[in-house]
Amino acid sequence: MWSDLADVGRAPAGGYRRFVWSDADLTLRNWFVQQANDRGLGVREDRAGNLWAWWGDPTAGDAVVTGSHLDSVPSGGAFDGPLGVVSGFLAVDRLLEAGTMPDRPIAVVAFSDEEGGRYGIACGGSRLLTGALAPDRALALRDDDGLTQAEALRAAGRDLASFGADPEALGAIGTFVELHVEQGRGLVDLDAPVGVASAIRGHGRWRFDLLGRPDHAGTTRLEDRDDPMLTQARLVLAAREAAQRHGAVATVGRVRVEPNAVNAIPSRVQAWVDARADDDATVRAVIADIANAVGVGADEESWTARVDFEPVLRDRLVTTLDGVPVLPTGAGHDAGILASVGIPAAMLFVRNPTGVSHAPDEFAEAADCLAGVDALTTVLRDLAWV
Ligand code: HGY
Ligand code: MN
Ligand code: MN
Repeated sequence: MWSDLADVGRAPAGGYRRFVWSDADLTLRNWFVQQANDRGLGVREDRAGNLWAWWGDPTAGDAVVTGSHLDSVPSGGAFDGPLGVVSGFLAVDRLLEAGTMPDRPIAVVAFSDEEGGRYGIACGGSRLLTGALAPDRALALRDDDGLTQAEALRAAGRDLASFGADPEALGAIGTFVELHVEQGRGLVDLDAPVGVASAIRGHGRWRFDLLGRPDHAGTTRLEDRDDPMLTQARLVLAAREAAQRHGAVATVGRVRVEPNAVNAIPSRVQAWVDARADDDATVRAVIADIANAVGVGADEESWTARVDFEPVLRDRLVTTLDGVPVLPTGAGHDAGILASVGIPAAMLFVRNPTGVSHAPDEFAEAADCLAGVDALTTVLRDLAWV
């Protein structure tokens, strides 16, 4: 299965660029459908663009659902997302081999647009599904080429009129378990191949629009300039200092400069800040401090409040897996979006020897990936056979 995926959406700068509704994404969606067909699972795409492979009746309700996402950040790693989908199918293989029907239906899901790499909103597919993201807003979002999501959906042959929340698909989920490569070194330090998630830290994305006066880089005296790039420099340092002060993290990973000419003072710089902390108020305080330091308000593009995974389900996983460690994460996940609307959700993490993620060097050893499949199989068996 990994070799099927290895060449899809390779990025020129290394790693993968698998943006929603791109050719790479459509290839991955076809691969998902093929995997489902090979196993005799019924395929559905919900109104939010998420793909489901069903073992059992999708309308029965109280299903045990596993899966993750197939899209990536720009120059992302191979594991963030696909490991959860591949492991879901492999766990289903093992359960199918056992030869008995589960008491609860089982599904593997590939959530659409988890990274928000193209349109800027993380967990787009699960937010649309739950109604947390309005379809009108989602359809109007533009990518870097100026194409709206509506145009991309039309090109991909999707129905714009039905795009949005899908209470029926959402209502089918009884329990959701997402397996994911760990995006830190927690399991390395704990010397364990697999762990269970306790919480997702509060996090969000903010855009600062810094305006100046465009002019000639050679003829404009320094004292006559209104250069937004100076504000941008202050913003980057303010973000770092605010994060340090509050015990949070903050990152300026994306900027857009207009007109982006070497010999012109910019008219506008847009800077995106990603900020995260253990509690939501701290994240808000970091953003307020940055806004204060530069004298410009922030536009919130997405926000995910801290999620503490349901403790009874979490403990059930830990017990079923003979006491694997429990650890929090600073990364966002569709499991968090589902948890935030009251769906019992849990996560399994697979050890990442370097801790690197959202970068080409992201890695997991094959033996640890197989330990993840074992763990997921055990969990699905425990949940779906009563
Ligand atoms: O954590 C993130 O940035 C994304 O939701 N994976
Ligand atoms: Mn990610
Ligand atoms: Mn992910």
